[in-house]
Amino acid sequence: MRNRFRSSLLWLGVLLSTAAVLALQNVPSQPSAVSNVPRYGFEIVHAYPHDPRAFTQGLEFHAGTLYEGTGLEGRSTLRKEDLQTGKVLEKIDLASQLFGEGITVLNGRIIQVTWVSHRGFIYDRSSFKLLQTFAYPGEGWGLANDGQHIYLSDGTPEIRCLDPATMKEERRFTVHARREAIHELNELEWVRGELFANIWQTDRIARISPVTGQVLGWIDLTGLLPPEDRTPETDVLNGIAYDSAGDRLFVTGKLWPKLFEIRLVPERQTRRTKRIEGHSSDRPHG
Ligand SMILES: [Ca+2]
Repeated sequence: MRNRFRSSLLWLGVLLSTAAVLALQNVPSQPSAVSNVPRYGFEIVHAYPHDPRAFTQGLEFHAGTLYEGTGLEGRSTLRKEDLQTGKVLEKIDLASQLFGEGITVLNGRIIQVTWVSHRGFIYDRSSFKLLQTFAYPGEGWGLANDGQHIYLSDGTPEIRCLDPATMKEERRFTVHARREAIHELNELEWVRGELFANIWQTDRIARISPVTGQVLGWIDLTGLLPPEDRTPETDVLNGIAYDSAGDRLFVTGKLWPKLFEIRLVPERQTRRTKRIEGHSSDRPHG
């Protein structure tokens, strides 16, 4: 009896070990791509008011002013806003059948794309007058620029580089982490030589090399908008703007009541700080 009991225990051990190995093999692919590049948490520097009716699809800070493009059919707009108060200074309503997406400010103009209409708009930055329209194939999601070229995301791992003079495609690259293509790239921002991209329906932002498409780092913004600021309508993180003159990074989300200036905290530094201070932070990191 005793030998049979030992034998049963041995078989149970073998079964549990096999199950553990199989479970490890079934880890979804995206987290493996996430876990092998530098990761960043965040610290909130300042919280500003944000219109909770704005379904944020494009966000950019230019010469002291915030510009925002919003989506949803019948509610899509282009706005000029005061950062401190969140007050809308100028606004254009898009035609009701259009779903507004990314915006970017370049050479005194504001460019805005739409989701599935293949139509883009170019406005004068100061007067908000429509200067011209343009057409492009596929979907329009996020927009950004590096001063020379415009970057367009469309929800796929591909980023298109457009010539701002013609709005025609010059080249494209695939965003990847450890050879794995990264999908659902949404709102974009040019930050000190890197392209930042919200990953749709997640709290993550990818830091991307605009040369190779490689993900250079992941920013985890889990917990940024506190539970007391959430309603059943509150949607996902979307919207990154960088103030290059003041080196300030702003983020918000669709229908969020707040827009945050954040500082990135490398994951390793966060852990070291926790150990030195001898207490744990209640703010989630990485
Ligand atoms: Ca942006």
